[in-house]
Amino acid sequence: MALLPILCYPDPRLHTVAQPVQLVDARIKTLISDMLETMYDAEGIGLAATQVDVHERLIVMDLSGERNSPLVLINPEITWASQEQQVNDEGCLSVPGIYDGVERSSSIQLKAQDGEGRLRTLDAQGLLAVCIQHEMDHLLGKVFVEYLSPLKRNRIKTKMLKARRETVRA
Ligand code: K1U
Ligand code: ZN
Repeated sequence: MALLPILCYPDPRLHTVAQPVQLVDARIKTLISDMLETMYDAEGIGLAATQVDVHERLIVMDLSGERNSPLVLINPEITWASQEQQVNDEGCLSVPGIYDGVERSSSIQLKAQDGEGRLRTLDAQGLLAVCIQHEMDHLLGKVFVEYLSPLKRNRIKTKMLKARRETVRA
């Protein structure tokens, strides 16, 4: 198992569109283990492959308090999304320290392969639905700050670049 470096906004690689996983083989299984270890270490509830600079359609999540219920979604596709929308505060391991409200469908249905490559269907509401939509955006090269106003987004970009400069200097 290995900890993978997480790309930080505004890294242009976060805007790469991920390609379908062709085969759930040993390479993908190692990537899943490494992404789960990275997500747990960073204390996140989700992580998309895009965030670790792998541009394949793979997401890991764990919303359990005990951190012992990993969920793996490979090649996820939303098959239904509710008209009803809800605003929830979101965070992102690629935009550390920033939380803001984003409007998304309250409920979704999706199909995806699990960590063994088996096709599954899933109904999601609440934080699970929010997290899945957030992670699927990463696979399309979209970061949640892109839902915010240009003013807020530019402030966040400036803050992140300043933090990066200070880390490089230290
Ligand atoms: O970077 C990521 O994509 C992971 C992200 C997932 C997420 C959290 C909350 C709403 C949408 C997507 C995080 O794990 S952020 C850190 C976190 O643990 C958290 C933040 C807010 C609420 C609950 C957890
Ligand atoms: Zn994120």
